[in-house]
Amino acid sequence: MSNAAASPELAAFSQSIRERSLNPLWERNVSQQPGTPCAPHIWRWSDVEPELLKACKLIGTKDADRRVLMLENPAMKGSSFIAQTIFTGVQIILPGEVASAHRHTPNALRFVMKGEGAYTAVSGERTMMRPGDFIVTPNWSWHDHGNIGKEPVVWMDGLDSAFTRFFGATFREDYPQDTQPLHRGEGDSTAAFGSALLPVEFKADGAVSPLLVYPYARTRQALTHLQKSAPLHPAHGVKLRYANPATGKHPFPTMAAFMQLLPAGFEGKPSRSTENAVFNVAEGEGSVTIAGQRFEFGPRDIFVAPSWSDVAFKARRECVIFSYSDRAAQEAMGFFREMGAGEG
Ligand code: 1HN
Repeated sequence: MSNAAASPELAAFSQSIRERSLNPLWERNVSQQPGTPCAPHIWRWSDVEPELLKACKLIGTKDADRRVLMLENPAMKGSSFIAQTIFTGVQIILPGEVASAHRHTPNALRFVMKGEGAYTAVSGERTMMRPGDFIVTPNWSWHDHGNIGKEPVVWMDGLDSAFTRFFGATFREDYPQDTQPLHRGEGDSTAAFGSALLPVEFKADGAVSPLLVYPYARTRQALTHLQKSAPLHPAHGVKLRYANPATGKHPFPTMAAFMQLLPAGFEGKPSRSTENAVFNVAEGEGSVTIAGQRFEFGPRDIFVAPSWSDVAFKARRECVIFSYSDRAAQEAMGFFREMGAGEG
């Protein structure tokens, strides 16, 4: 409601304070409801893969630093973000290539989409990347990637760089050499943190998961088992969240990550939450309806569901779907809200 019409003095007052960069709260027209400029959208692998392969012919990792195509939300042109809070890219690395070592304040996650033979090195430890693996790159940790195999390797990069940009706290630094020295053995972080055991002297700082890689084989096995023994969630099927093994919390202070299984024929009820989520189809085929828009999906398709949009899945075949979102940050700040299937 505007009181300005009721009182010419008030209208004159409102006008007069503007030149001092003051504005009356009672006249603001900023929405006080959930909602975001982010639009639902799908990037199909059949469209993305040919462009990645073209990029390989046109630019090398030396010049590109990282050969990444950014998935920019079509309703947020110029932003470079898929949603207001998160970044998504797809990265391809060819046999023999190195993506040189650097570090930055944003946290990064990788979800491996195709190919074998690439590694990532994080904080002095190398891990091989296999399709379906979820990999953690904590903020300000040195990281470089390389492909020592025989085929191109593609993964999805998820970063919380929207947060560091928002706070004006983005820093980055190149390592003086292309690759960082390795001072831990391959598998060290898995041995120390990957078996529901912790080194006795380990003190969790609670910020980022100390576990470098969550291998697909183990995630898939857990989902397959639970599908048989646990009741299905009406909207999510069987959905697990990746946890920091030292705290049980999300792997990043900002980003949560998940893997869900939808049995063949599953028809999910709509669910809604304030998380801005990016999905990446590991296996299967089906459709998802996001805020009334229906998208057919297959393996390696990527789609984004904006905050407070209804999301409903249908699985034509058994589906396994990775996702990540800004839920960790929202929970930490007390903003997260959800409506379970069928509510509201
Ligand atoms: C980055 O460092 C990587 O290390 C990938 O692979 C994507 C997007 C924005 C900023 C830094 C990587 C990135 C990135």
